[in-house]
Amino acid sequence: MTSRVRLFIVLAAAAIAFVALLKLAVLPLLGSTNEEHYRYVIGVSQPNLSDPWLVAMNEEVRAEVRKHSNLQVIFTDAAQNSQQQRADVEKLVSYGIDLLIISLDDPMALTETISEVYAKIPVIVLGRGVTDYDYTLYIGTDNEMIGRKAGEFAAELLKEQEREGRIIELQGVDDSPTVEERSEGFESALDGSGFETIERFHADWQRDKAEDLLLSWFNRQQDGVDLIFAHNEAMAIGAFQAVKRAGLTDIDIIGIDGVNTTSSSRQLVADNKLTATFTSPTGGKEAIRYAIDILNKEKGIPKKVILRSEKVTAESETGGEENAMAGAAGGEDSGSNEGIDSDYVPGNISGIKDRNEKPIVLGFAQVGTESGWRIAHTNSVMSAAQNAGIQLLYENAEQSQERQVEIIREFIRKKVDVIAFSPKTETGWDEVLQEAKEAGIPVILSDREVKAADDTLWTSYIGSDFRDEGRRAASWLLGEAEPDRSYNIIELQGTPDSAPAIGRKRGFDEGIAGDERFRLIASYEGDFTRGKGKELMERALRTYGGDIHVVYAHNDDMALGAIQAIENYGLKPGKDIILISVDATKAALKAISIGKLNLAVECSPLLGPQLMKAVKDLLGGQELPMKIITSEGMFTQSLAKKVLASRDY
Ligand code: GYE
Repeated sequence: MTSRVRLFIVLAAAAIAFVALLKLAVLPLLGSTNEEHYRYVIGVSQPNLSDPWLVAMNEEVRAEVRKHSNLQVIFTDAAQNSQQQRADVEKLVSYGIDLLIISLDDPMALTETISEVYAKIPVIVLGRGVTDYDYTLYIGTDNEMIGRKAGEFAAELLKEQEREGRIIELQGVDDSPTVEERSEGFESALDGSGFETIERFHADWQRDKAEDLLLSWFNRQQDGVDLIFAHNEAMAIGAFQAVKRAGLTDIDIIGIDGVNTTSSSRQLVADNKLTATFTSPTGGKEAIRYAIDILNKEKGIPKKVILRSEKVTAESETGGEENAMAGAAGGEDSGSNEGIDSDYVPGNISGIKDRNEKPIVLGFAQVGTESGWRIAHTNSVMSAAQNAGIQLLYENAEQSQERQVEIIREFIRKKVDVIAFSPKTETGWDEVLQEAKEAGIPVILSDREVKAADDTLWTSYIGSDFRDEGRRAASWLLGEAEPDRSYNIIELQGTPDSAPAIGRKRGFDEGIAGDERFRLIASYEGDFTRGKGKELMERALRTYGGDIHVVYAHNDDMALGAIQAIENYGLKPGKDIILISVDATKAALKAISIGKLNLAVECSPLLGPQLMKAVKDLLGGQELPMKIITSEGMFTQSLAKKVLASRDY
């Protein structure tokens, strides 16, 4: 074929594609010149549509959009090419879309593009997260939890079958937070089991790639494999095909996604061809609901919404009817988010009493009065309950976990409608949460998470992502530090075993890891109080004196205590020693504005309104997201000075 002919064919194909896209994208827009017809146009950028989970996501989006006559949606498919996805996004923006919804194969490749779009219009990231904070809302699942659940299931299965436990892991695109977290969770569950992952492949979320990689591995290896763990539906099906083509048997395959269509892994599980899958709700329905709130400039839009995952096995599928009904009715077995459509009229949802319009009674067990943040949190819950017309039974445990358990038991005896609490520590709640569940009283976690053996013991968590806060603190420090200097860091931790202390430490450690400039020379256990912060800083100064360059305090009150100790020692806080804290209360912003504190990562205590909305939604029959993560800022001197006067806590 001559080059001229080839050129003609290419040009002709490009022209056809452009006209098709134009028709697809622009004609509806022309129709939207009639203002009241399409008030908003939403662009949906998909990395590909060969992945059944992404196809299901689009279906969910379409179904939700159909409920709103003033919404127009435009879909693009990048056919597994990140460069094409960047081009699709740019094209959608050029059409004047009002909001972008995007799902990613390769977050690293799209992070910059998303930041650029986020500067112009709202962006909702679905499913596979991006690596920074430049987006409006992320909707996905708790990937580390899903990985851990898959690992626990795998370890139990291999132990029961007395297998050697040689595991292959099929991962998505390298460097993706979703891949790292699913893998971390899976490996953490295998710890101590004696089973090991003998091979990891990046099959980039693709079915064919998974099949090819496994087939060539089977051809090379003599000794077998007992179990394959695939990070998504498409790769699990690829693994199934590879095992079949290699003529192998006795290999368990576990997947993630659990898309509920005929040719999906869920069907293969029902047919006993896959051993299990863990649902990863696509978030398509929630994305449209939040998009409408965002476009209507509603307040309190969260930063992340984490949807609940459930295990799917042949047994759960064969018991499918009642389970599916339970799922639909939000029953205790559901866990999934295939829950209730907004127009669904719920039956008797387990755990939610029939209400005959009595005022809602909410029992709230507060952890203490340790900090300025805590006082603001208590005030927010109290005022929001009053504004919502909810009867609040409030008790304060004053930093005693035993007392908090007693208070929850009192609420159970009083048969309150909902219990909410801010757990002092991550562990030690299983028994009392089981008692609440048996009493049919749902529990909402406000501010801090718990680690329970069964995560359906609590209904929803409303608060911050503490690991993110630690990462953001570290990221700011790396950007501020001089390139060729070394820095000794002192860390003042929050209450031991509390979710904020664990998360902020982990995120900060991850953030400075690998940067030779930083050395954590001491990390002290604190308790979020100013007095303890002062005491620990005095100890650090006695030991390290002028060799301290940075103090990372897990909250403002300990940072303010440290400032006192540093001044008493004769050094200038904020100048001789860089100080970083978390919370961003008014007292901290004041210290920042006069240069004694360098950064406060915000952690919002104003959780009351979201808690009351969740209580009402729940009692109104709605399925709540597993986690609602608040949106938060970062404060350095210029911003602190700007907002100080109007800061209400
Ligand atoms: O950072 C601290 C409070 O649980 C996030 O507890 C909260 C933490 C907050 O004492 O000031």
